[in-house]
Amino acid sequence: MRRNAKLSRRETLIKLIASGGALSLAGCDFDSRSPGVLSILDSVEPLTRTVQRALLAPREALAREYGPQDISSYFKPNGSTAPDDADYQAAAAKGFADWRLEVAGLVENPMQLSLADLRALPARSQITRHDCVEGWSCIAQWTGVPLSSLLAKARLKPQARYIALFCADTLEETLDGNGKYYETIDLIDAAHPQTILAYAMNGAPLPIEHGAPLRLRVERQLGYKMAKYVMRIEAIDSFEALGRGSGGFWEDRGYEWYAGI
Ligand SMILES: Nc1nc2c(c(=O)[nH]1)N[C@H]1C(S)=C(S)[C@@H](COP(=O)(O)O)O[C@H]1N2
Ligand SMILES: [Mo]
Repeated sequence: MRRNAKLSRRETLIKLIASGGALSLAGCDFDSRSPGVLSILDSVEPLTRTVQRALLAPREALAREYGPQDISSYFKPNGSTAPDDADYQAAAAKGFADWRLEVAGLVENPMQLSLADLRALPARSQITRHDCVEGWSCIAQWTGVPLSSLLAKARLKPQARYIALFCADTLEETLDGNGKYYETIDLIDAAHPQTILAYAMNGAPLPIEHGAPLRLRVERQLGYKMAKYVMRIEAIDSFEALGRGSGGFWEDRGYEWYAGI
């Protein structure tokens, strides 16, 4: 899927170039599979991305939504599925009754919200397909609070550029460190109508393996962006100081920060 997306971006750029764009590919047959074109296009890949985002697949576009009959009978849990962090386990043992989502950082109105507070806010439900970078997909219904409405209540300061989500699990301990899972998204995705903090899956409270009590759904991107076990969100102006500086747990290990699908 990623490969096709890349090819189609290339083909798109080729069409733009063919229709009189700035780059000269004189003597070229505009076959995207010809090595000459590929090497030129590799060097302008950031441009193709920008062009595609700006003109052809506006990031505000909705991800496809499915019907109830499409919901996967089994949804593969992935990454952390049972955080062993002591605070998390204590919260889970109480059914997250004392858990609070902290909304902090570059906001005028920092907040602490219980699950009941979140459930009392206007909700959105959506049946979407989750695509993991590993190559599998599953469909489920997610219900939660649009991130945009929380941010409207928190009132972003003008310097805010990204939303960081801090999680309870130390997946790093299984790999190469001891930091907690985290993610960042920009304000375009934060404002997207399908970007929600989900507390329910297929009509039931979010199971622990899928991120209880709260997980992000950011439907135009790959699964690793969809932080589970979210404890705190912060409005920030840069993610350089977080983790290893690339904007997320998997990004710090080489995956793309913008994992568009
Ligand atoms: N906190 C946290 N969030 C996470 C992960 C994780 O290990 N920890 N794994 C990510 C990856 S790679 C995927 S594919 C999805 C998996 O979500 P699921 O367990 O509901 O399938 O969660 C993402 N969010
Ligand atoms: Mo994933």
